[in-house]
Amino acid sequence: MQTEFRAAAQLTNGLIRSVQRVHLSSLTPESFFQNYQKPGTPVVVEGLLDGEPDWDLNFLCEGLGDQEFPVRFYGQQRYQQDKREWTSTGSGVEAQTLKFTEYAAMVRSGEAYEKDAYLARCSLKRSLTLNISALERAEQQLGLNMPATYLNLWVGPAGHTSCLHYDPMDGTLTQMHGSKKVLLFPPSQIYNLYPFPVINHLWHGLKLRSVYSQVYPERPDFSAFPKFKQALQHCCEVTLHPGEALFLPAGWWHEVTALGEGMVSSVNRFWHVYPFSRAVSSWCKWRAHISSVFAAPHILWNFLSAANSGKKQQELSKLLQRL
Ligand SMILES: O=C(O)CCC(=O)C(=O)O
Repeated sequence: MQTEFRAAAQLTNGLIRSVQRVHLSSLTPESFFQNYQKPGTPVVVEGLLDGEPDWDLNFLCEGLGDQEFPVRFYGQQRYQQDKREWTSTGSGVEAQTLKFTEYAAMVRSGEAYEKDAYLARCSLKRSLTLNISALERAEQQLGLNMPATYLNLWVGPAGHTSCLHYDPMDGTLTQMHGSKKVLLFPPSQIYNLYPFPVINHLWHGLKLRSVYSQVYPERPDFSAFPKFKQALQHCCEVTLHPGEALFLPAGWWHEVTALGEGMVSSVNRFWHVYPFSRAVSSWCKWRAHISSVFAAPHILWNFLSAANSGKKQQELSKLLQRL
């Protein structure tokens, strides 16, 4: 698969670029702002977790124990399908609420891999037992001070792929255990990446979001998606190791794959886009907002159904997680 992707990139004279790397100690809020945040340029920041514990399964079980999280069941066959046949993606995929220890047992037994079960974007707000001070110190050193969310945990089996998509907010993705490969494309490539149409939100609500691409970047179907050849010329690839954070500006497309064997964990946070001029001039961001307006009747309906269901609390928290 990898070879096919590289061959395709070479065919289009695309050199798969890498992303700049800098050590946290050499950055100040001013230099981070001028070089990366203001222009909206991705960067890997190294050296965030020196001397910090490894967030492996044992460590997370001790910290999170029986706390419950929604786990998304993607299923292995999903990635064999033409994405145009999908009826759900990302947070729209069916989730089950599990205790962290139950999910950890699934990862250890290989069941999480077989079912491609992923604990994705779960807020750590209630997880006071996990020490996040090193992450917060790093955020301060980068001058990031307009959080749009709390820190979120991502845990999954090696091999899991979060499909190609963009976020309408800036993000920092910090690797805590194991490694992840990230493929990146700039916002300018939006229509060479064939996003799901915005109008889909009228029929599917937030289940099939327009921020996702219909292309599998590592095995593209050029007859269906010919303009993807142009996007390949702008592709960047990064491998994130523990203690490294990727700054992902709003609108940058990313596909994230957990590497190696066993389990992989990361923490991310979304940030309001700053400076505001970058937010206002981002078509990707506007497009995501328009999509939310189209999804509004579904969201309202889902809230009413959740509020009237027998498992009100659980259904409402699942819905909030999806939003
Ligand atoms: O780590 C992942 O699987 C996906 C992370 C992601 O999409 C993000 O940080 O925006």
